[in-house]
Parts: sequence; structure tokens; C-alpha cells
Amino acid sequence: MSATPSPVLTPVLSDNWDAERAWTLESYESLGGYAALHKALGMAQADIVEAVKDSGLRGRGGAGFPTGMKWSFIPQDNPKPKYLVVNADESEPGTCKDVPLMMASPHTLVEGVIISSYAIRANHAFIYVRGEVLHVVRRLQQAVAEAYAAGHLGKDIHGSGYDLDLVVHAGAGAYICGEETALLDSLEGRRGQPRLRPPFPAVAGLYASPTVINNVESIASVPAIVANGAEWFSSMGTEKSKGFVLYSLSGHVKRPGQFEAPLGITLRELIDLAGGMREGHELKFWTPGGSSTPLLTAEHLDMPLDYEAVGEAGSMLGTRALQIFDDTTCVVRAVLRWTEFYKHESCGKCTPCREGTWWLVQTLARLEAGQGTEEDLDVLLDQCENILGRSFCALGDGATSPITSSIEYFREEFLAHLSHGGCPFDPAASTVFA
Ligand code: L3W
Ligand code: SF4
Repeated sequence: MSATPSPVLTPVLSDNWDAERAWTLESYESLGGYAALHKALGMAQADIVEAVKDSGLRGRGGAGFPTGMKWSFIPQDNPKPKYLVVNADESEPGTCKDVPLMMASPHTLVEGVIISSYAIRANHAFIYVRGEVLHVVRRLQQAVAEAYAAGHLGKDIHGSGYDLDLVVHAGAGAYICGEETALLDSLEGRRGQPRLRPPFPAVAGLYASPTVINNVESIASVPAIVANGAEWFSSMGTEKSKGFVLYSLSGHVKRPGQFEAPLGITLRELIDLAGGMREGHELKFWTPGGSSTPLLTAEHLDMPLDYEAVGEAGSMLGTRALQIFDDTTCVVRAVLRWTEFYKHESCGKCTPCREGTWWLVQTLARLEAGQGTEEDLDVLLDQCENILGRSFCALGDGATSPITSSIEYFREEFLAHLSHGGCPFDPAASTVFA
């Protein structure tokens, strides 16, 4: 769902979402789609990499790593084939931007894949899609078939001498396969578990060959950068966080949805765009980038949403999955629900996460039921300390984020469960985590 036109919004990726049959090649091309591909094929590959570098585009999958720099790590003197892999395994609780993008405008992604693959000299590309979203898999397959039929994919694309094959691959429903190296193992046909880094995929990725892995939104941003230039892109955003992004507002706002705006906008502005908080209620806590990013509160409403400011506030911008919770929500219950998710999705490879997430759930459940003691809060923090920085991948670290931040901001609410002998909230009042 795209947002109401507003001077604050910068619809680029979402610009055509309301067009009739926006997902078809006919509609996409009628609005100027694939013009950037024609332009790119007339450019030197190194110039495209340079333009993406100059634009300041940073990875939209959560970590914010500079995209052009990642591309430039691909060793061009390596005789092995190069690959482009799109991480479309969107599964982080609250993260819901890539699925609507791929449903509404799959050709924006396909065009981005072709330009990006050309830039890094890859002749094979893959879109690894979360297995549960079969409708997205079908939509992408349809778009890829249309692109082949139109000569945008395949041999000698538009007489340029460049060949590219693109495969849409469906995962099997494991959150860990969104971790880039687990995704590669899964794509190679193995059980998806993270690999040791370095080597990073740019050096040894798919089939041990140089591989660029980027998030859907990162790759989908490339056609607009090629079409409009690096300066146009970098004129939006903040000093170190350039361009526009999709902000996904969910939870207790009147009009949840996708809002495409420059980096640096504030949550207060976004909540206004979403029609405000639920009538009669106030913001209590929120996540800037899904449940793996430490919780923030109403005191952060005017903080610029960019990588730097959110980092300074002790959290992470992540995937801009802005989950908004009002005063009816029990933070202990919310955190328990997320922790159960991490326990379930832990791949089991390393002990701190495999065992630790199980213990986190035990301790939190005891507290939430009002059956713990005050010391359980220290036990919980100790468990987090033994997971954070000691886990093999970011899943373990991420599992601790909602816990440590909720104790920092809402210690009294944990204690209220103990004095109350259970949850002091009326579960019927909250529409989430009821
Ligand atoms: C070459 C180097 N490449 C880093 C590359 C690396 C990767 C990218 C970022 O985690 C975060 C996580 C979640 N040579 C390199 C290099 N790279 N140094 O740069 O790497 P990294 O390690 O900073 O992060 P990551 O492993 O990609 C992603 C957070 O995102 N998150 C999770 C979102 C989950 C989804 C989902 O559901 N699919 O998006 C949300 O905030 O906690 O911190 O490509 O290879 N020297
Ligand atoms: Fe697997 Fe968790 Fe260890 Fe990551 S941190 S490797 S998900 S057990």
C-alpha cells in the first residue's frame, strides 16, 4: 500500500505501485521501465560501479554496508564465474518491505538485477525468495519470463554481447537463510547454516566464486540511480546516510503501510503520515528495524532515522521495520513472543545461541507469568551477556536486543509482573501480542 502524496515523501521505488497491473512488463515499460537498462548497457561496467559508489547507497537489508564498495570487492582478475544473489528471504519480525515491492513492481527488481549483474560482470543471477511467500515466487517467475521474452534477459541482451540468466529460487522457510552465507549454503542445496567469514562472499561465495549478495531494496534502487545519476540520489538523506528508503509502519498507528521517504526523517513525521497513533493512546515503545534492533521509546520521536543517529541512541536502523506499540502493550509479553521466535529459528550451529535462546525463553516466561524473582532480571541480563558477541552469527546477538533494551527502559514493568502475580495488562486492550 503506498502512502498518500505528501511533500515529505519521495516515491521512487513505490512510484508505480498504484498503476493498473503495475506488476506487468507492459505497465512497467509504459512508465519508463527498462530505460535505465538500455542506458547501462551503453556504459562501461566500472562507471556503473562508480556511480553506485558515488550515490552513497548503503545496503537496505539491515547492516547498511556501502553497496558500491561491496561491488568493487569482486576480484575481476579471478577467472571463476561471478554471481549476483538477491536476498529476498524477508523474515525478520516486523520487516515487510521487500514482499510488497516484489508483488507491486517485480520488474523494478528484475531491471536492477540485470544492471547490477552487468556491472559486476556476472552471467548468472539468483533471487532467493522466502519459501512461505509462494505468491511472490509466482509473481517473480512471471516477471522473469516476461523479461526473457522481451530480450531483457538471455543471450546478447539488446545486441550488447552481454548474457545473463536469472533464476528465482524459493527457500524452505528458515529465518536463518536470510543470513547471507546460510543463504548460499541453502542455494547450493545444503542445510542453511552460516559460514565463517572471512572469506566474505565477495571473494568466495556461491560455489566458492566471487558473489555479490544484496537485499531486494538495494538492487531495486539501482535503476533509479543509473537513470537519474549519483548526485540526484545523494542529494536526498543525511550526510552519511544517503537517498530514500521504504519505512514500514505497523502496529498501533491509524494507517499502517509503506512510506518511502529520505533517510533522516523522524518517527514523529512518519506517525503523522500514518494518521497518528490509535485514538486515545500514546506511543510506548517501537523498533527501528525489526525485533533484532534494540527497542526505543517516545523520547526518540524526533531522532533522525539514519544509520548514525539511531546507532548513537544505542540501537540500529536495520530494515526500517517500525513496529509501533502504544500504552496498552505489555513489553514483557512482546519480548517473550520475539524471544520464542529466535529460539525456534536458532539453527543450532553454536552453543551460546542454541542453548542460550532456550534459557532466555524459560526465564522470560517465568517472569511474564509473575512466578520469578527480582534476581531473574540479573539472570536474564547474564544470559544475554553470554550470547551477545559470543554467537557465530547475528541471530544470537539480535535475540538479546529486545531483552536488554526493554529491561533498560521498562524495568519497573518487569517487577510489576512479580508484585501482581502475573501480567498487569488487559490482553484484550491491545491488538498485538494479546
Ligand atoms: C567484503 C568485507 N564484504 C562486510 C559485507 C558482508 C555483508 C554486508 C554487511 O547482517 C544485519 C544484522 C541483522 N569484505 C566486508 C564485506 N561485508 N565486511 O557487508 O555485513 P554485516 O556483517 O555488517 O551484516 P549482515 O551479516 O549482513 C545484517 C540486521 O541486519 N537485521 C536483520 C534483518 C533481517 C532480514 C530478513 O529478514 N531477511 O533482512 C535487521 O536489522 O541483525 O545486524 O554482505 O558480506 N571486509
Ligand atoms: Fe546458528 Fe544461532 Fe549460532 Fe547463528 S548464532 S550460527 S543462528 S546457532
